[in-house]
Amino acid sequence: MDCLILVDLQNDFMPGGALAVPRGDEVVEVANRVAPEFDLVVASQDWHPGNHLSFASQHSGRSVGDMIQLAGADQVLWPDHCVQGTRGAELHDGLATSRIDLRIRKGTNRRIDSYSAFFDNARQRSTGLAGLLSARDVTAVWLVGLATDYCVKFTALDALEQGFETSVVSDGCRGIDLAPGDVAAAWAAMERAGANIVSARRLR
Ligand code: VGL
Ligand code: ZN
Repeated sequence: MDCLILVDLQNDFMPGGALAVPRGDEVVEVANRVAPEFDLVVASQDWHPGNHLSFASQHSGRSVGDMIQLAGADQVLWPDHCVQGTRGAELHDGLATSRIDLRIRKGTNRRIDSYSAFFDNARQRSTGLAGLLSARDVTAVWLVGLATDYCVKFTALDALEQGFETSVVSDGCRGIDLAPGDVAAAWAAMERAGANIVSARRLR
């Protein structure tokens, strides 16, 4: 079985959102186009409490983009985003949600961030996604979503480590590039780890 994982296609990551990914809205159409080709479609959602410690607003004297230590790991500080129950945390209105079989919500623990849809950044907790995919006989996962250099990258690396054949749809992802070159480095890291980098065209 092949599973499509739609990574964080939420309003706050779209142009105009709190943590906008440049041209992030362009991948919604790609997601809708490829979803019908899959046996199973999973959508992850960044789903933070309002006082999440990845928010710069929670640290006096710190600004967005600063690096701190959180749960023993490097943590970039972000603007408040994807707060549980807010409009910014909802999936983009243009996404064909009737195709989505399952939603995985992550980043719910105030003290630990969770870029990957499989594990939090400290690897203290699993979201249960790997077990769920295995239980449904999924052997290959395909990734579309945001952001290439954060949640897509970490989800791809964890998928590979969990033994899934992993393909990342190059034209179905957009990145942040907080430091210029981050997105290119993310593609290289995914490829080096064994991911197939494919174009959406390959899926029809
Ligand atoms: C993400 C930064 C903070 C992402 C989530 O979805 O890539 N990036 N939280
Ligand atoms: Zn987040």
